[in-house]
Formats: sequence, C-alpha cells, structure tokens
Amino acid sequence: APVALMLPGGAFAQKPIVLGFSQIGAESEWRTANSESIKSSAKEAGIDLKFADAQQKQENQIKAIRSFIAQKVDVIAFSPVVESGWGAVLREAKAAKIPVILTDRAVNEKDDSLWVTFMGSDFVEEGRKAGRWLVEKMKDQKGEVNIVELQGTVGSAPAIDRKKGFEEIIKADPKFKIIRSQTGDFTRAKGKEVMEAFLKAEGKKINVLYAHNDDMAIGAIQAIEEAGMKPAKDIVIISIDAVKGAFEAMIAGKLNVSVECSPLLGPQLMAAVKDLKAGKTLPRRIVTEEGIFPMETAAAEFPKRKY
Ligand code: GYE
Repeated sequence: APVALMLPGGAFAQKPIVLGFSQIGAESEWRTANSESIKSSAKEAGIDLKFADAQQKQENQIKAIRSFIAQKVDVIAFSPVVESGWGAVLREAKAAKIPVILTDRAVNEKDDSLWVTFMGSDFVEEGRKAGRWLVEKMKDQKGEVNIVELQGTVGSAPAIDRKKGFEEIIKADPKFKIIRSQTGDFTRAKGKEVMEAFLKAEGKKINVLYAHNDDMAIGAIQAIEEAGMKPAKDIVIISIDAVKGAFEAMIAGKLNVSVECSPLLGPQLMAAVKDLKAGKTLPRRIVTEEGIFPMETAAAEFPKRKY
C-alpha cells in the first residue's frame, strides 16, 4: 500500500512511485531523444525515476536491473540492447514481485509472463515501409538494383526486424540484390567506416543504401561525398527514425527518405506505470504509430518535428 507522508501544514501526500529505467546508451539521435522523453515525462508525472545508462552493454543492463530489484523499486522498465539472454534477471524481478515493462525493443523469451507489456514500434513494418518506397521508386528500372545494407546492433530487435521486413518486400522482384550487409552498430562513426569499406569493394556498382537508422546513413553520406560521389543522386539512400538530422540531410538533398520511428515513449510509459500501480491491467502490446517522410516533404515537415 502507498505510504502517506505528512507535509508541513498537515496535508498528506502519497509517496512517489519509484521507477527504475535501464537505458541502452547514447548511440544515436533517437536514443538521446528517447532518454530526454523519459526523464522529462517522469518529472511531469511526479514519478521518482532511477535512470541508468548501460553504454551499449547488456551486462551493465543486467547489473542495473539487479540493483533496482535490491532497491525494491515499484516498477522496472528497460530497453533491451539485444533480444536474448534476459531470462535469469527477469525471473529474479518476477520472484521479487516487481512488474517489468519493456520499452522500445523486444526480448526473445518464451515465458511472456516475465513482463507486463511491451511498448514501442513495429520494426518489421518499418522495414516493409522502406522496401515499399524503394520498389515504387525503382519501378521503371530495368537492370539490377544493387543494394548495400547498414544493419543496426547485432542481435537487436530493430536490426533483425528491419532486415526481415525490407527483404520480405524486395524479394518479390529479383532485380533487387543486397550485395553487402554489415553492422554499423547504429552509430554515425561506424556507419561511415562500413560505408567506406562498401565503396572500396563495390564502388560505382552500388545503387542503393538501406541504413537501419538515420545516424548510420548520415555517417555514410560523408563517406560517399569523400569518395567523390553524390549522396541521394548517385546512390539512393533510405533510412529509419526520421530524427532532425535526417530532415536536415533531406532538405540538403542528400538523403532520399526516412521512415518514422518515434522515440517519444516517455508519456505512455509514465501512464502505464501509473495504471499498473492503480491496479489496472495493461494491454500486452502498445504499438507506436508512425509515418514515412520522402525528401520532397522534408522542408514543410521540419518545423513540426519534436525530435
Ligand atoms: O532506430 C536507433 C537506435 O531501438 C528503435 O535504436 C531503436 C533504435 C533506433 O539506436 O537509432
């Protein structure tokens, strides 16, 4: 039961709900906006947030979750860096009767009683949107379309699902070929480095770059320019997230399209935490709604963007 505190003047206040949140790190513009959304909405909701940054390491996330259990927080939420390897720590939370909310990324565990809800985007659908845009863009192209792919973090839900959704769509026409596919770990630096290697190996053969996030695409754009080619012209570039940096690149004519993936999960997370503590049952899956922004729409859309 919530503890009542006496305030000066004799009023009573409820002890704030304590939420432990384990964040992946700060690998991308998306992630920074996501952390900001969580912190500001916790403050607004009067929730006592314990925020831990795992610097992209699963072991740090497991440590953080164990420390939240030891501190007996009311609710644990986290964005799992990779899909597998969470069974043990989730069972510890369950044994301690602390409900767990998955945000942004899913886990690959059979026992779905280990979390109360998973809120975030449909990454397979994002991959499909990217694929559909490309199929339409290249519909009059007769010859082969050679694609290089910059994957997200190995073993992460968005990398696995965005690859799957994209392939599902492009495989309908054999002219589409993924000639190289490698991880750029969702960062600009790695995106640039891997694109340099792609360009060295394949050069002018490359027609399309599909990047699993905007940051990697932005890094790759630099590599393309340094190689003396024109991004979005010599190589068609598709990415995911639709962060401000992507809009800037589109307005500059260097990125063709970005599929939206909203990082603004804070308000729905705080609402879910409050509902849980009020004894309500949450839906098992809360899906974020999102769109797609081709270059031609970027200038008009830019002022409305919140991340
Ligand atoms: O697309 C990428 C970030 O999990 C949806 O993680 C998130 C992804 C996002 O680093 O930019």
